[in-house]
Amino acid sequence: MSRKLLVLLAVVVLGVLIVAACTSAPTAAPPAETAGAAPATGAEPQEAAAKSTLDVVKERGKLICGVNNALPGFGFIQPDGSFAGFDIDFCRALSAAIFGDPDKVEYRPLTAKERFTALSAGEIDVLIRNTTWTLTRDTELAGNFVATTFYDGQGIQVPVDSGIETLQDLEGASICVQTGTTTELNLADQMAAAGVNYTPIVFETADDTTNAYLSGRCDAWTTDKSGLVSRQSIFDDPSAHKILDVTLSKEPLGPMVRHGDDQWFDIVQWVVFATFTGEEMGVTSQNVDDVKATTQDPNVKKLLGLEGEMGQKLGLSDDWAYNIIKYVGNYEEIYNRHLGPDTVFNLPRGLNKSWVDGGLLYAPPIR
Ligand SMILES: N[C@@H](CCC(=O)N[C@@H](CS)C(=O)NCC(=O)O)C(=O)O
Repeated sequence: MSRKLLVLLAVVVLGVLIVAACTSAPTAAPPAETAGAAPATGAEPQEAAAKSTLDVVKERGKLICGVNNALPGFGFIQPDGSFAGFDIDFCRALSAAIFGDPDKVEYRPLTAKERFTALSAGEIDVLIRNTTWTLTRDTELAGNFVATTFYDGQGIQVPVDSGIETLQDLEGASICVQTGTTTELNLADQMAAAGVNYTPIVFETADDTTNAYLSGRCDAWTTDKSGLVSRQSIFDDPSAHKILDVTLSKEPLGPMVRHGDDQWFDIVQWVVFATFTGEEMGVTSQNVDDVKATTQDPNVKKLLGLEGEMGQKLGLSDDWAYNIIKYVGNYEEIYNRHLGPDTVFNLPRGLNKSWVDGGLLYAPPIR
């Protein structure tokens, strides 16, 4: 081949490469967890664009909280039709901070797939539904995570009599998993990394996922460990199932708000921080009135609205945190009420301890 021809060939190959590089991005499929979500821009609801979320909520007279209705301990419908759970209590805490009443909340149950669209379309004011903070969700989904309320990790559940103990034992297995979750993506990553071949069987709801597992369609099912424990509690025979001793991911769960309203972000964030701070300072729903009447501690005074006008800085009344603790409780009370030793879950606090007890819960100062 002549030198001239070689140069010509090189130019053509380079040209093809450049065209391919420029056109490849738009053809890539969106990750499953973002499917169905509204785009990051242009999705702000008219109402929220014109008014602050706080004003919209106050005028409406109630908060609309996007929640789970299928996860005992976190977000679940009680026999009397009311919602209860760890996540639900953060909706109630927000309501208490805004209205001085924890029950000014409309709960909007959402599946994993629906939740981000509901938030970006303005159907809910806040999403508090065992939702994992990830970079993609924080950016592409036009939302912001305010804090982690529950540090979790993904696990795998199998029948006790299956003989499965490790990831390697799942070679050739079928695994039930819910779509629209981090779970689906982590499973693919971790199984590939471990070199284990498996077949994912994907469903839209927790009920469909666990029913398929219980009917034997899958050898295992996977979600956040909190979700495994939660759903196991409503199986006919919980003791016939076990969680493998592996953790596939980090799942920091917490409330998410829409981009574009910093005041609302601050409010939801400091509501969570007030529950951490209440525990750190030993202020509970039981002793809050006594503490308020007698405390000489300037930090406690700021928390309870006795000095510093902290609530007003958030656009709330100064008894915002008092109301959270009085009507809902501090973090420890919320945790124990739904997940602690007196519940069927009896989940050890683990990473979800206050930093003063060696955990990861650490609120910036209220000052
Ligand atoms: N934390 C993970 C998983 C959240 C999730 O949706 N988990 C399922 C598995 S139990 C669930 O809550 N399903 C309830 C439903 O959609 O009915 C995420 O944010 O993607």
